[in-house]
Amino acid sequence: MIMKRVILPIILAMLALAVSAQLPQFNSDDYDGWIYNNPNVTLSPSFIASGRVTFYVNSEGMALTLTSPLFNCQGIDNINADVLWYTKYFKDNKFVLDKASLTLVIEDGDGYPLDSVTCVPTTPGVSTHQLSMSLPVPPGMTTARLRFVSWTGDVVSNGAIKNAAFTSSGTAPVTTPGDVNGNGYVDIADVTILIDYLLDSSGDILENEADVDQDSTVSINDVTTLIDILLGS
Ligand SMILES: [Ca+2]
Ligand SMILES: [Ca+2]
Repeated sequence: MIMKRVILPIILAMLALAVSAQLPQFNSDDYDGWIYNNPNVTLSPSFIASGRVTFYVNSEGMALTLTSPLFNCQGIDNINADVLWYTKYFKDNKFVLDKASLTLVIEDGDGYPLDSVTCVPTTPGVSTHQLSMSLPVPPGMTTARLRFVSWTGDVVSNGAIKNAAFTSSGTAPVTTPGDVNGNGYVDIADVTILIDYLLDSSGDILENEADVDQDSTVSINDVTTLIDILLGS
């Protein structure tokens, strides 16, 4: 039993290292769950693709933004975004490049901004810009949202995201499947906590670790798998 306590977590940790973190791939063909806060406009991919989602701070001081769904960012160190950015009235050189800038913000689940990066188009006289941005994910952060805003934009230099592609880089999350209570090893206490949680949602569990069979849900099957692991079968 003691050997099992020592060796099992090591084996499980090695298995976990082989799992790579995935950032949801957002693009203009799939904006399900994104939030555009412009009143009276229903967000749809066609709105974005046809350049009708505008970004600026209006005369009431409200920033028009586009916000992504909440996603899992465990094990991600950086989020990289490549955006095709269309600036509607930017064909004339008289407009200031800064006013066509696009900012990408990373927020926590409560919408609190944690970091941001601003990209300014470099080519005057054109209306379509390929912008590349990279944002660090704060250490320890498990879920996040992305938000696009053009803080310095105004009604004559507003624009639209024509397409946004995201990649992530970083280490894979070092998780120990079955260590439901997160105390560093897998034992019968994890089984008990998992059963309690499934019976009445009581107690704190680590959901990634509780999903022992890695099917993206926490269910009675995870209890079975966990017991199998403990029995060495
Ligand atoms: Ca444990
Ligand atoms: Ca599961």
